[in-house]
Amino acid sequence: MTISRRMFLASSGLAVASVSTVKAGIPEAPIQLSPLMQPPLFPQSGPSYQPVVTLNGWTLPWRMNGDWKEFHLVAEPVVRELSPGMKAHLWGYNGQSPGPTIEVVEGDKVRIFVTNKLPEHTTIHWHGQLLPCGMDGVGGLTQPQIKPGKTFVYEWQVKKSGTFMYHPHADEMVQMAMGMMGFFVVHPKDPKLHRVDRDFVFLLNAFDIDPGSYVPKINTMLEFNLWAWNSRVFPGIDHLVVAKNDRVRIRFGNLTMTNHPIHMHGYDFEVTCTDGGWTRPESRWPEVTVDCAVGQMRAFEFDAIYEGDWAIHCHKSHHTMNAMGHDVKTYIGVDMKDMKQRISRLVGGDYMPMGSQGMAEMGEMEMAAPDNTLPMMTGFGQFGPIEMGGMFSIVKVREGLARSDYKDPGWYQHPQGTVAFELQGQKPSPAEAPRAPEGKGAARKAQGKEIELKAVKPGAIKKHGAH
Ligand SMILES: [Cu+2]
Repeated sequence: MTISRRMFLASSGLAVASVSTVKAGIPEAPIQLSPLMQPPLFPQSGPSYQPVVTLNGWTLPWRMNGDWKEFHLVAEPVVRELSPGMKAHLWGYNGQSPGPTIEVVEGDKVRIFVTNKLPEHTTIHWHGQLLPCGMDGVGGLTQPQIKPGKTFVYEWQVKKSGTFMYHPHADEMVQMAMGMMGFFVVHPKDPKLHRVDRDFVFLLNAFDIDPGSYVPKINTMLEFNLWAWNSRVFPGIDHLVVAKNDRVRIRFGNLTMTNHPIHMHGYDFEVTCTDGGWTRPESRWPEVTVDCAVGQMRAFEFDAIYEGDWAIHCHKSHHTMNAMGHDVKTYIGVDMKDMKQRISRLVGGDYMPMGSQGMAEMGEMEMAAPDNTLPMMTGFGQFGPIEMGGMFSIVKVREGLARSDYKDPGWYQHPQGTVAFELQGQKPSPAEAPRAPEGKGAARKAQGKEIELKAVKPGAIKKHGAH
């Protein structure tokens, strides 16, 4: 197969060095230097399919060796830009965290070489795949761990199409906290089945990196401070660019320590695939939010009939914020004038307390912060600060985009008269405000009976009946 010039260039350099260190017969292990979405990799042989695009990622090129499709993953330390202004020292595959997406076709014979360049042993588990037990990648249970410097081979025939992922099953807590994971897509053999025009994939992951430092705290269980899609946080997450009327699929898998209700604005959609396989059409129902539990994967589909800039995000509001969130005290409703004077006197400067009217002001200010961290709330849209972070991006639906054009089309030009607006002139007087209709309920309210009923507690009723 051929790979795009951009990918080929990105894969030169280190890849050549890595090939020379392993024995002949192993396919080249390209590396990726860019943290931005690479163009989809159309198949040059075999059945046709619509390739996926990986948010802030890429698909691993392969080579055919007889009827085997061969890939080469290299587990290694990487530097990953989480968003412009912050880099993390992670572990990943082939130059990035997460690793490259692997795309194959149902029925393919797949051979995957895994070279370990980490300082400790590892394995790869192929989450959701139906394969011989000895290919399942559980260190100690189904194979010896891959020692540093060693290469192992996994091979099996892919049984079914669907949505899968890969991750280590050796020192798992540490290696996943360090960013080791990747997406694995199996396309149907029949190109007409489950066909969509755009197919986006990403993994939900989380890091706990103190402001000013670079390495995640690997023992953190719940209090992560960076909630990421494919090891990127808003505003660093690629937008999902879609042509109007496209059939769109968005697939994601959760390798964090908590569940994520993924919510998309402007549309309803149906879950069409999980890591267990395609859902049956009669089992589907409409949703606007789909929860993805730890270790689960979900794919939903919709017809992109509404143009616009539609938010897509985790609905846990703490997961749409960046670092520094947890130690900020709550001052809503507190008059801080006196405190400002006292602290300013104490520190001999002009202390500025924040948050007595909420925290939105932080989104506008983009305060100075230590090196290598990100503002808690950030990002700007065409109308001002978006005040988000973490697991947030934008689905941009536009008329007339060419197939496979994923370039940012800029902000949506709203048709005249379709944007919420500030009220000008006279406010409606109370007399014109809508009123409850006259009737039985209104009469009870007027007599105060409604209020009395609400105030009586079950215990009080008993007492009342007793005397
Ligand atoms: Cu979340």
